[in-house]
Amino acid sequence: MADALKEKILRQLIADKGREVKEATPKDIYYALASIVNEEVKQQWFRTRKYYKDEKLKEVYYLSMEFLIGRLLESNLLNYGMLDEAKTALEQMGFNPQEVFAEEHDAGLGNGGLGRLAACFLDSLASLNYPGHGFGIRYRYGLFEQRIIHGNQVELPDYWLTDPYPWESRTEEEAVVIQFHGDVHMYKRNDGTLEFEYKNTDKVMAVPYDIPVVGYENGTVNTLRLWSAESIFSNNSDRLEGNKQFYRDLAHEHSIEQISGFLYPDDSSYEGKELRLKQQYFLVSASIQNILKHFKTNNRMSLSKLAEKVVIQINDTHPSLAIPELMRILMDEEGFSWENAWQVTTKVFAYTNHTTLSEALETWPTDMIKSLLPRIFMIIDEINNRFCQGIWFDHEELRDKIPELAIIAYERVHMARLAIVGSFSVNGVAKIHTEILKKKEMKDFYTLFPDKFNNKTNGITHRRWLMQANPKLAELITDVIGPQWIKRPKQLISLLKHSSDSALLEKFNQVKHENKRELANYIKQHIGITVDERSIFDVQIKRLHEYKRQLLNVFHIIYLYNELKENPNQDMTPRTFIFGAKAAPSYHLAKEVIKLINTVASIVNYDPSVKDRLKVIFMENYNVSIAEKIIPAADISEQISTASKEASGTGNMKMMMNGALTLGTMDGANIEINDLVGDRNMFIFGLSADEVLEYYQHGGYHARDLYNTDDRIKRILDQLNQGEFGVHNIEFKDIYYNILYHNDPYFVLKDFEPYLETHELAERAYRDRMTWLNMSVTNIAYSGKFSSDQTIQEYATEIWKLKRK
Ligand code: 26V
Repeated sequence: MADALKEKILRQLIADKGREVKEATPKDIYYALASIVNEEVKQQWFRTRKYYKDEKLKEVYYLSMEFLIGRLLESNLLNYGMLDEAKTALEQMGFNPQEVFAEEHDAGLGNGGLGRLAACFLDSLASLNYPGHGFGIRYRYGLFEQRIIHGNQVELPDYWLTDPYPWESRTEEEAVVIQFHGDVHMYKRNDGTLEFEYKNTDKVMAVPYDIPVVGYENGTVNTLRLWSAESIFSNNSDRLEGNKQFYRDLAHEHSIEQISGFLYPDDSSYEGKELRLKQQYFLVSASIQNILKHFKTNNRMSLSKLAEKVVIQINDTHPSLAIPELMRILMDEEGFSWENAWQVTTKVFAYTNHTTLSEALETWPTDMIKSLLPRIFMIIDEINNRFCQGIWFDHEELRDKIPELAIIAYERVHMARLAIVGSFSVNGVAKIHTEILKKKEMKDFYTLFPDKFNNKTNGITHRRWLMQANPKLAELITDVIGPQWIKRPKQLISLLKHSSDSALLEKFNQVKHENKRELANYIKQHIGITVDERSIFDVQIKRLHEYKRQLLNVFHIIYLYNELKENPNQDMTPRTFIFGAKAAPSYHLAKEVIKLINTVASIVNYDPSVKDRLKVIFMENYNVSIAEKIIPAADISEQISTASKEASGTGNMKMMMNGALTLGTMDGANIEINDLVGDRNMFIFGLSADEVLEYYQHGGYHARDLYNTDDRIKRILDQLNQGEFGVHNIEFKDIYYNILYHNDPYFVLKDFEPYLETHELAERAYRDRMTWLNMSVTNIAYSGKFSSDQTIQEYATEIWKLKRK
């Protein structure tokens, strides 16, 4: 097998580069292998499309401003069923497979959990033979590249398309025109109905680039279609250089191309930037036009039956303009009445909410929508009027609440409200999150539409996050329970039978150890710090946000350091604290925390009195590929958000699946992990969501009291304030003030003591190797429930009503 592949690679090399193996670089090999995979995949891609068309299957479209797909060569090889063969072939040719895979630029077209979830969902849709595709934007710049300079985050542009991207194909024939601005003219037809015409609009071309989404060994290949913004005049050969018009066009072209220019890097607070609104409408209009065209060519059915063949999932509110866009096309282009168009529209859309943080909820100034999208504004206005009238007449008890329910209120358009009103399904992403939506955040909407609300707990693809990222563990699992878990991840539960077999546990230990060694080597190579692979690898990897409380983690590290300084001969299991986190460029406090982590690292890592018992590692430029290296090596998974704030979390699931034990609060999906493995197999601490919400509502928490009464806390805060952890005295004062003068809004001090105690428990548990390994294997055994296959199965049967291929 590997021989045949080697032969193919050789031929491809000669065809592409005119080179033989001994002259080839890893990059040459990467391209050769990618071409071979592409060739194979194309056949299946065509057949899948044809099947969906011939069988007239209902299809789901996942609309998302983010798809954090990472690298594709290795996962495509895995799903296509040729990864082992490819690795062998590469090795025999004298190449390190990981080095070849690393030639691919990690596609960072997303911020964090929300974008990675979209990518996992596509993998599961294809792997379960479901007709489902993604629609997104082909940003020329992905999420910024992070450099750490003197401890500070510095952002560099991520121009990920410098080298040709082998997985995409430009499909120009399916380009569509998107219109912005302009005037709307209204005419009365003879039958009394209205006709709308748009004049003087700015037109932009949306050109699709298609990426195949390869299912796991099943012959299904779906599509991720990413739209790129181009000028309609791009190909206009009449333009002559030196001509004034040419330069005007050029400037115009430049502003058009900005629409798909970059991914907004802020996933923590909402900012009403017009370019972002343009991006959203661009995605939505292109996708809806495309979906309708596809429906018409595949089905000879009236558009009034659209919902029989099409369902559209809106990933957070970002694509919710799809609702008025579909209304617009049905009415203005297809001649539907309002009532008929609304009937169709509200059967097609389903909306997923990913956050209850009020600062992240989108609202747009009415004036901005009115001027950028005049017709869309008219439609939103009408949806709003009808909705509010409905409340007024049919729900007297909610009349007072109209300002809080209205889609347009106080000169702003509330996107979540639009999405709820226009969709037949509204889901949260973990049980507790959905409950908070129903009981608090969206309480009145729940009263109005109880049947729309449902939960779909997030998941992760075990193919990328276990089989690909941790092949040694995957192999061991297969040795123990056979390969059925690969197609049915819930069968991982069979591991339970073996979780007390000490000889076997020793093998799990061995695998974890090897993974830790690999990560330690990587750290040595890239950061230059030696970490003890026998130390506890304590990992917190996620976007930097106050509510995720990386600060609590750092305070614990400072506490341990202070203890060691005081009592240098203290017996302590060596620990390596590993962080990976990007902060939004404008998020000052988050950047201060990054600086603090790096400052603490620079002190702790080089202090001889610590005697290597503590190491702090900040992994620069955390992204999907770096996650793949860290997760298999984690012992402890830090999931320590302020309870009620983390909608679900998905890193918690990835680390659980790789045998790490969760140390966390009862928040998001941690609660569902706890439902399965129990308190015995994870480390839970801190305020509950109810307690947090109670404090927010009725007060009663005084951070300063803790500062005054707990010497450990006082010491740490004073160290920050007095410049002990910085070159200049001003550093970290903002963190100090935020805690003491803004009353510690995320309860870092309140949860500090229970956090320390829980860490002590974890440290003791770690010393008892067999108990720890038993806990670890128990976690792996229960993690099948968090495969995104399970989640997608639930979406498909409960919301989308899809049939499999
Ligand atoms: C908001 C914004 C605001 C405008 C600028 C760009 C932007 C980009 C993303 C967001 C949404 C943030 C919401 C989010 O990422 N939620 C996360 O979703 C994960 C998947 O459901 C979930 O596991 C995390 O708990 C949740 O924080």
